[in-house]
Amino acid sequence: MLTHNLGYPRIGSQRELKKASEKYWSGQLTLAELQATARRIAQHNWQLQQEAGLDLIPCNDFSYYDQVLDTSLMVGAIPRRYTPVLSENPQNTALDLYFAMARGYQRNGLDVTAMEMTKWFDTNYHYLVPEFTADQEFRLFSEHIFEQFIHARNTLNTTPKPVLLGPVSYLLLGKEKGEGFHRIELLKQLLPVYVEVLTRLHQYGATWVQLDEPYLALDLTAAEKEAYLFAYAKLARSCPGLKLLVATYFEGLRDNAALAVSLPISALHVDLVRAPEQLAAVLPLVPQWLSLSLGVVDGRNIWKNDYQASLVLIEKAVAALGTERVLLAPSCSLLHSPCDLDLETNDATLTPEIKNWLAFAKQKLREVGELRQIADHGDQNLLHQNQQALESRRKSDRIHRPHIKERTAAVTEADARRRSSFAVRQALQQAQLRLPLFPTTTIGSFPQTEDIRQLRARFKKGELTAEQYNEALQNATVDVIRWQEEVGLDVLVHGEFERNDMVEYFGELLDGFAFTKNGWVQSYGSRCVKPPILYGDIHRPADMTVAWSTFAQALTRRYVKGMLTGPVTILQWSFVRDDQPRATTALQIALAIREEVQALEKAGIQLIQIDEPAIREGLPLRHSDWPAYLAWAVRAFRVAASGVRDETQIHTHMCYSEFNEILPAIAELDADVITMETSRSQMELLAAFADFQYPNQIGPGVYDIHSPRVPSTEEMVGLLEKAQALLPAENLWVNPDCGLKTRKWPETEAALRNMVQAARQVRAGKR
Ligand code: THG
Ligand code: ZN
Repeated sequence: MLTHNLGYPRIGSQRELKKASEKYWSGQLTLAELQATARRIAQHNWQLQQEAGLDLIPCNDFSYYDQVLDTSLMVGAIPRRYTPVLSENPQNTALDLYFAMARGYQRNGLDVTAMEMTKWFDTNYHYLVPEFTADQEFRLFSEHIFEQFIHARNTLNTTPKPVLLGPVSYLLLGKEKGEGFHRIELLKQLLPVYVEVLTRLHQYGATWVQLDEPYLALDLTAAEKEAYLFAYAKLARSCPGLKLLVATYFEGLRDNAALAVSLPISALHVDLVRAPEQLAAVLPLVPQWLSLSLGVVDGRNIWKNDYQASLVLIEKAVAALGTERVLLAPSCSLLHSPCDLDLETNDATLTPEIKNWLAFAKQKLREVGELRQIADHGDQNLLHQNQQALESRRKSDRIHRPHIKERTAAVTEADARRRSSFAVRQALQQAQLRLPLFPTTTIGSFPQTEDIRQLRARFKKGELTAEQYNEALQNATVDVIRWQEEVGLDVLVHGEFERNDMVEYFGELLDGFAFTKNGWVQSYGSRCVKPPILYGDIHRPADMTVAWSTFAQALTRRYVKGMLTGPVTILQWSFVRDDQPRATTALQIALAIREEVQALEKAGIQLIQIDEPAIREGLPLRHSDWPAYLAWAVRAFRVAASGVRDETQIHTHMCYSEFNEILPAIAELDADVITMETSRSQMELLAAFADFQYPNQIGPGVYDIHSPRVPSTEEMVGLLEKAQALLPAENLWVNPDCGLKTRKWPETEAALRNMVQAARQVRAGKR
């Protein structure tokens, strides 16, 4: 039985890559220094995996920014707008071109936008979307994969296993630019580059090559299924000496099982954490030439593996195929796991008891090794130790709080419904709030300046007392309230200077969450998140946001909006327990948020926003699973939002504009006001809401906060006029399309002044 790994985190256990890249971008580090850091991280990862005793160690899983972008460079899919980057400055290297594609390029009069970024399946990782044209040509452009292979080969005493994104998934992850073709039709042109890459890897001594094909576990059209057969027939024929391992993950093969096992490859990897039931379905189909790689260790979560449960699967596979044809691995790349539990040495944030329930990337590799050890040699000691850790978790009274389980079980349909219909609420709210037509507001956060970040860092280091920290945050809040009054916004926010990441912030204030000091996971490029660990029944021990909201409200006669994160987003962006359904966990969070909503109302806050930026990304990867998810996700939001009087106005915010498919679910949230991103195609989105006859109020973002560009008043007036042609004027709000946390003050000030001006003009036109 061979053990292997699909990919290892590349940010470095101390986020070395993040720090080095950001310094390189700001000119504080040379290319050679950045490359040296990259080499050190890759080498360290290989050695660590060798020490863990893995047979096949991945290479080319390292990336300076994103593995999909790496693939675009490998096959030369470089949109034309980037061509001038290399000629603009003769010193620019291929890596500068790569970063220009990732981040845009603004220098010496050249202004090229970055490639679009989107979610990697149902993870919180974002990739750069390949762009394809009808006349798309491919050629081997980047040598990165060969350099990686040779470096790994020289570091290790075994032959490394190069990892590539498979050709079909690569095409499907991209987007057509222009009409009249489907990207899958480009397969014929693309495959020769893959053949060339595989042939050269073979020449350098590769034996196994891993091709990631996550789409093989998703809903496929007939043409896409055909593409799989065509692609792998060609690759197998052209590179007969190589063993190809096709990796699927994040879903079960389901109806694609027969197709997957029929590919002329040496091994197929299946995710038995997400879909353990697929093993029984796949095993009888496996032909003699095929080995099966069992993804038994969870690459998406931080819990210790249940060896007993994994062994059941392993034994079943071995009984059917023999040990020679079974491989053991994590379920997917460990990119989605934090690096190393051993670095968590602070008992205050992660107690020894809880640590004993967890495994991060490094520990997961050991688990793969131990599972083989037990399966091959029946090591009872290892098994016993594992069972004890799991038993301690199952029985811990830190996890199980009977009164919360009872409260969750007792949630009624009435708890998930506002007292009156939207029409009734709208009239009551208008009578009470007396807001003008086209009320102006923002989404919640204001620029987190270097000063604010410094403040938090110094407080965490103990250089500032709680009083000093608090006072400085209060001063920032006072300033932002005064500034909003002066600009003339109608509904103000307190600015959220006290918050780090919104999910981390609420996690820290709720019981049932634990924190890491260093459990970073890459979100995109150099940006990372530190998901809290949701391990137990959720309880709100005290008010979380009331003090800041009431502090801000006391400063002004205008309304200050309360700011909360919704249950689905907290769930989605945390490492969540695997010992109960996600729906149950979401409902527990919802009850805690509901209490906070009620506390805000009681403290006199009359508008309360419950953000759900992640509700859409939580959608299951298979369409047939959508209705069940949407039902519990919507219910969780409604439970959080429905404990207030009719006069209290509930807002929500969502960050993506591809809503069309889930509009009915969004309407069912029954938020009084929804604000959302529309920058990419405002008209399309509004038309969809209008067609649907969306009943409640809407704040379609009138400008894109993702760039420093300041929109003009006329531009925003134009958008508002289009909006009121489609939707009733009394239902429209005026706001930017997302929070302003990542923007700088100068452009924020200018843009919001123009926005307020635009609202006034449109209002005047109505009189
Ligand atoms: N929070 C969480 N997940 C998210 C987002 C979020 N996923 C989607 C989207 N927003 C991802 N966007 C970002 C944007 C910025 C950062 C991370 C994800 C970021 N991170 C800091 C960094 O890497 O320097 C870490 C800052 C810190 O917490 O100290 O800037 O908003 N959970
Ligand atoms: Zn947003």
